[in-house]
Amino acid sequence: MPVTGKRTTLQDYVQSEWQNKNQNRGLGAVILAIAEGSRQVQLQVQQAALVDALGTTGETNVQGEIVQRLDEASSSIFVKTLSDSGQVAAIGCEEIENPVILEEEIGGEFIVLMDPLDGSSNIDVAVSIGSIFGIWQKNAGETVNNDSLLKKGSEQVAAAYVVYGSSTVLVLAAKGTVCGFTLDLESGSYYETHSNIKIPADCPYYSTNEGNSKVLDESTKNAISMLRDKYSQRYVGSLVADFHRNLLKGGIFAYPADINRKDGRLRLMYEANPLGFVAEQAGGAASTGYERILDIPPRELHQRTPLILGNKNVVESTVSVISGG
Ligand code: FDP
Repeated sequence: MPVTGKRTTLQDYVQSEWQNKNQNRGLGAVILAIAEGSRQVQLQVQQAALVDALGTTGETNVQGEIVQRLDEASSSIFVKTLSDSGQVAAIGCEEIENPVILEEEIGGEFIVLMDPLDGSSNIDVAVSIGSIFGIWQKNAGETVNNDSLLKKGSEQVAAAYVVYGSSTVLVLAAKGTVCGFTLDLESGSYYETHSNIKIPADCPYYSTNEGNSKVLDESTKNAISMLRDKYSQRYVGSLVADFHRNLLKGGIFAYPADINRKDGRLRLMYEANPLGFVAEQAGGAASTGYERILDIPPRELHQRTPLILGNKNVVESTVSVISGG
């Protein structure tokens, strides 16, 4: 079916936002590299069962988790498209232990941290999954090394994610704006379908793994119980898909610390920072339960964090119960 109406393509959007302006000029190329990578990943996700690409590689990643074959394929695809953009100095990836430093060969300006395929446990069962990206600009005159990737979330210049769901949607956030683009499978182009996204003030949903209730401390248990009393539960189990629904419909996602995982489960640099940035640009908030996610000075690339994310008022009231405030 042909695309209806006069819609802006991602290419045109990026061109008018960044390509012709000196500041962040190369950012457009980074975004288009993410878009091209996601187009290729989307094809692999769709075809996986037919081309024998499901299942595990038999290896565990740096997080100690089993690597899915599509995790590995997605990671290679995005490393290639980002490298080819000529604008990326370094890439940090959830699936790769050490950063890929490209600066010497390419001389790019941007640092990209990514979860190339989020929601691994949903890959083999045709449930929505996605890719997540945080984008930083290197400091003026900086020679990029491994430590250059350890920047605070508040320093991101942009963040993006893609959901491979009933349609493929790319959401892009830069200072003060969040827009969504839907992939047209026929042309392979993304078209703007959601402009100026703001998290609705109403919060119909909460998303959390209720199975973890038994390992929460008392105050966190109370916070989850408050959410349970007020809202309907929706939990896909792919952070990116849960977040996308909550961003468009209103809601809060909570993966708090528990008595076995004091540092939480999700990754600060690949998941919490980028989605925290998107949430804040859309009028929402992101917290560990004790502090703003984007203020955390990172200690290491693969660090974990508790995450309370979504509607600002509800994040604040949840945090106040967790922290006993
Ligand atoms: P997954 O391990 O399947 O990749 O990134 C981690 C993540 O999924 C998130 O996408 C998801 O929200 C969360 O873990 C699910 O964790 P639980 O299975 O513990 O609920």
